[in-house]
Amino acid sequence: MKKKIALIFGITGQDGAYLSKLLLKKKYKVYGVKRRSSIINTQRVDDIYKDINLKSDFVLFYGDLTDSSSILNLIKKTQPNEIYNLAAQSHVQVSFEVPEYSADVNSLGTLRILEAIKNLNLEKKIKFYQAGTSEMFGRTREKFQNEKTPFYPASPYGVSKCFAHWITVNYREAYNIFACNGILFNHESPIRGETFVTKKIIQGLIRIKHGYQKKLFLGNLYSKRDWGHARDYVEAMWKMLQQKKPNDYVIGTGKTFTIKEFVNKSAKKIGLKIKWVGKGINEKALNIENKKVLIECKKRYFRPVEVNYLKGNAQRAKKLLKWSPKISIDSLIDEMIEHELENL
Ligand code: NAP
Ligand code: F7E
Repeated sequence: MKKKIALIFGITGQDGAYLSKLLLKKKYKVYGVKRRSSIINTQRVDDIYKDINLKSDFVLFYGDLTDSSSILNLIKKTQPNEIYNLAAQSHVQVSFEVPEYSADVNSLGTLRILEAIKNLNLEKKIKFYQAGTSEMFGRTREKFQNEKTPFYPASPYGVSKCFAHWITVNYREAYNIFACNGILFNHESPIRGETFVTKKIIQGLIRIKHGYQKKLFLGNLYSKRDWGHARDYVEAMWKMLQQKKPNDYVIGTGKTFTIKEFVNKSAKKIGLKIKWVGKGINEKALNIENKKVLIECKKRYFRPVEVNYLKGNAQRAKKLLKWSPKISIDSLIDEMIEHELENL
């Protein structure tokens, strides 16, 4: 039987790595798009990469979402059955520093892929997945967010992803492209980028515990996030493209925790006894055993506007995709700790 072909933009990111491994297991031929960088940026997929001169079901090409011709050429060359657009300037705080670039990659990048599909007359052949985000709900007041919750983004990142969401809906309706938006809540893993809060907390606390770091500096301890595991979430992406009809789906766990609760859970598992003192920006965590300050808050990690509360209702995915998260927040933290200890 002929292998299905997938083309993944954002192959070198957290989700790109997990999705590649899932699709290879499902016997796909996987083409990935990586950016040129001055140092090697393929660490997350090095374990499945073979020398370009050898036969392999995992092949990488250079390309960039800011470059229409590279996108068009790659789609033409690889003739994929499925395209996953996971590429983005994905850091919310950084999007306040580089708003125009974030919009170029996240919004126009998505449009460029959809236009390429249309201009190559591949609307009937290619199924398209767009990596949407709970950040589109932003400052919502809804207790649970689902596919019907109105968007109220609170960062250039969130706004850019709203454009990507609606242009995907628009091309689905205008040109009948099988295009799905996954509206994914935060998902983490041992290979999460080091400046996202879960990875920063676990890496920092382990380094402190083993004497490689003195303090961890954080921002807002009271925002709440619905955290899942990336391994579960890439499975939902794939399932979306296996349905009879395209649709949009919220993917989350339905549970939410503050950053402080995440710190407390992690510290306990790592074996650090901590006690919180002070308020606001002066809030600190002390090591109960030696009274030293382990965690401090710094203004630089606060955002100009915060998304205070996110909690996903993934009932549609449960019903239509038969998807529900398998990995709990505790198992996620355990896995992240184990990985960090191995790398210490
Ligand atoms: P990530 O680790 O930051 O990976 C982003 C990927 O996009 C990387 O491969 C990056 O390449 C690539 N990229 C960035 N700019 C690009 C450009 N101009 N052209 C081509 N590729 C570019 O993000 P992730 O956590 O895997 O998330 C995957 C997608 O889901 C993103 O679109 C993100 O916005 C979205 N999302 C993530 C979450 C989450 O909690 N993780 C939740 C909802 C939605 P380099 O490696 O070279 O930087
Ligand atoms: O922040 C607070 C921060 O950067 C989570 C991306 O994958 O998920 C991610 O976006 C919370 C925020 O993720 C620090 O203020 C406190 O309230 O880990 P984060 P994010 O902004 O939720 C969504 C769904 C995406 O789509 C994005 O691509 O933690 N926080 N102190 C901190 N955050 C960071 N990064 N660093 C701190 O020191």
